[in-house]
Amino acid sequence: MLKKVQELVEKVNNYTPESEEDLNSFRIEYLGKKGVLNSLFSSFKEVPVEQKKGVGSSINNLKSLVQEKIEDYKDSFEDEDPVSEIDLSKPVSLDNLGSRHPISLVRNQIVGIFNRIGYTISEGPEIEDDWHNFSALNLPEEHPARDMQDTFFVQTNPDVLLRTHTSSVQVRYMEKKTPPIRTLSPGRVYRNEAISARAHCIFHQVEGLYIDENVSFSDLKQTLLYFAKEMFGEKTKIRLRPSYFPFTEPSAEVDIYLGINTDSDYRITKGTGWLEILGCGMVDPNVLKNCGVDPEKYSGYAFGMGVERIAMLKYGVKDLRLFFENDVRFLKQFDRSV
Ligand code: 2NL
Repeated sequence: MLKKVQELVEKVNNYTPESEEDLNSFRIEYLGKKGVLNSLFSSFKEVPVEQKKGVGSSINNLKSLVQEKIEDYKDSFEDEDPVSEIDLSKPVSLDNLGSRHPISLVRNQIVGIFNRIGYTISEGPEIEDDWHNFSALNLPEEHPARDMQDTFFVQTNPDVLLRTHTSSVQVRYMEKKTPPIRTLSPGRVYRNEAISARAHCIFHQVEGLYIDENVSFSDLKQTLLYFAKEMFGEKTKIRLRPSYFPFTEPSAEVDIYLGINTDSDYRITKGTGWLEILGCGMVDPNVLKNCGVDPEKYSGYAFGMGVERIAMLKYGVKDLRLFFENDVRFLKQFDRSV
């Protein structure tokens, strides 16, 4: 009996299936109800007691060998040539192509406009310290902007916070570089505000900074006029209204003229025809000093704008929350080519 099993082991070892049918008949031959293994097991009771151990384990061996053979070959006959069933020359379907997020589109456009007049991009951490987000920018300790209600602190450490503007990036930039400085800082910022159609706790800013000898307010005005014309069209008019920021002196807010010819323009400009798009000013000498720039030698201007605000204006989006929900029905309406 042992000899017979050994012969079968050799036979199985030498066997290579030629096709799926071949492998299937091999399986039936060995593992079927009336197959080789069942018949070996049924003659096992006639084996003398002293040989039972050896014979038993050799039959089990044979069974595992058969099972392994089937396992090894069973996948090799499936879908013999799957590639031949695919039409590799078929054009790609454009139906489910992704699109750029409107905030990215507007940010890229703003960045492009300033790139063309020599600004380069600077980036920095979203988790900031008190110095770069507040102190260096002339925001004294009692300033309301530092209030717990506006700033997200990381854990309970008052020196670790989520930046509330990208000015922090420009503070770092001034600390590292020497003028002339022409830089643009786009990025995500955080404020602890109730979420509504007009406000969100996360939004996007682009800030610009220009520092050199003899930079004046008229340089700022011309740059902003260039920006407004590029962004909103050649005929765009701007006006500057006096304003206040702790980090600039003098400071101004910039409006563009939309007119009141349509209901929508009347509504968003509250009947004035003018709409605010950004804030700006001459960098406060104190801020320059804090950042290691000599205010006796250099002067500079800075400006900042909210990307969501400009995107809402450009695309007629009435609710800011749409930018953060990532509903594909909203997103797929925007340009897919840029
Ligand atoms: C706004 C107004 C502004 C700045 C940002 C700035 C940066 C440095 C120094 C001085 Cl490092 N100023 N940035 C200046 C004026 C206005 O943003 O309404 N942003 C959404």
